[in-house]
Amino acid sequence: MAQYFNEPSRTFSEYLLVPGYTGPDCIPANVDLSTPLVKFKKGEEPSLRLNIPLTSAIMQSVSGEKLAVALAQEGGISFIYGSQTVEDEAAMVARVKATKAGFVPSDSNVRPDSVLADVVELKRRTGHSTVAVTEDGTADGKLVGIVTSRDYRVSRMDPNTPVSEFMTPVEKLVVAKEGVSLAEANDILWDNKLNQLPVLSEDGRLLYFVFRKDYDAHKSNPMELLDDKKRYMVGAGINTRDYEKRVPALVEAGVDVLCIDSSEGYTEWQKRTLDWIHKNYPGVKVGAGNVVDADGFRFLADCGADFVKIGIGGGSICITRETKGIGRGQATAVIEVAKARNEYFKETGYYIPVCSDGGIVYDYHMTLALAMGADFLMLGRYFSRFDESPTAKLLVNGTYVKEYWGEGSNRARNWQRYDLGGDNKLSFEEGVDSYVPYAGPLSDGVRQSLAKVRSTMCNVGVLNIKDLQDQAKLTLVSATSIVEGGAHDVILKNK
Ligand code: MZP
Repeated sequence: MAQYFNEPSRTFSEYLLVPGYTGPDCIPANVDLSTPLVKFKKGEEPSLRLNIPLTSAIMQSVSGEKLAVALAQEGGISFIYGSQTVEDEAAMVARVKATKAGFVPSDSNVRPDSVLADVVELKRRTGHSTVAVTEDGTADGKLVGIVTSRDYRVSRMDPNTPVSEFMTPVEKLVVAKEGVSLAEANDILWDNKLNQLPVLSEDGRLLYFVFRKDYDAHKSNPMELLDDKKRYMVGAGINTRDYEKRVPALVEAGVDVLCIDSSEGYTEWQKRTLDWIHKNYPGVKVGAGNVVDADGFRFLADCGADFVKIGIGGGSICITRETKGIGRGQATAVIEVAKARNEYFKETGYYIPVCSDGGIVYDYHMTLALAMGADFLMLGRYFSRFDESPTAKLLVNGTYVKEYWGEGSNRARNWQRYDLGGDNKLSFEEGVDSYVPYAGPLSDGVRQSLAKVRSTMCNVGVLNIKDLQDQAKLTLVSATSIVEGGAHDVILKNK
């Protein structure tokens, strides 16, 4: 006979937190949101931690390189989507890793024989006023000079004037050599009253610019997530089919952590993928999933997953539950898997962080998921709304929106995510294509959401995620008390 779970599975909106004692030091400024990203042994520190408990979903419409940098600047990590060629994914990872905090690869480049009209067009396209002149016109070619808006007057000059005639040549520029620290580069900027400083390799190739205007931005990102070479950290999605090609390319590109991207992870395919990585790349950290119960967690833990992702069918763009009738309410799944994680820790001495993936609708759901035992969260819809997501911003019926589509939709065609060993194709859709309301820059959105998380944690009386997991008091809410929780029995002035 089939096994039945006695209780219905539940979603975040069916729970509320009950306040605990809030002491005088329990203020939002004292809340520490850092959290382990990968497995660690009792008494030791995890080799990777996040400064905030947020990761962005392994999706075409979410985790591109721009979002990866913006999220790392806030202290979280993106997992670059794997539903693209191995070469394209590795190149995206490499570009994030090339973006050292404060060191910017040049994205506006011309050759000395380009003309003023090219410079003007480039500036219009990129919005950047510093243009590098390199021998071959590439971002890392030999630097010949730079052009800034001080070097030309469009109204007085022939648009066909060669760049070599009006650029500031490299001999007249103050430059820094490879290996310069950000502090040293900023000193050079200040001492010489410069707006930008080119950093060159031994043989004169352009590596980066350091901009004066970035100095303040850098100072205002105290949580940024950096590796030991001061580069932004980034993750990447892999699948259970082409890992023998994809993993080496991603490792070569400098990826910090991998995650097997699959709609359902309690499979032999995940075991084989993990086994291959452990054998061939023993130092590489890799998460697995998704699972929704203790059996699934235990299986992936025993296979050596560095973290385990929870969630089937709860994603905003997901129709897996409707299509196939599998899944579990996200809150129940997180509660059960977190309990299994704690038991595994007690038994083996290994703590395997768990990630609640999908279904976060309101900011308070973040706090609930953490209180229920998640170490960090993965979000798709939430991040897709920001400027930095890779999708188009459109005006639809007078409202700005961004596009957001599931990996199981016909648009993404990520059959590997749904692969169970059949043909190499998506046989039916498990996701939809949609719009989400545009929400501005990522940093504003994330800071606002986490301000609410910090505030709620103070209501609970805790200052870190571990204490939240251990001390939170949660209550189920009835349907009528959910009505009571919104504005009710008043006539709203602004609907
Ligand atoms: P959400 O944050 O938009 O609610 O959910 C994002 C999560 O949904 C992803 O991290 C992934 O696990 C899942 N996802 C992505 N594509 C699909 C689909 O097409 C999907 N069904 O379920």
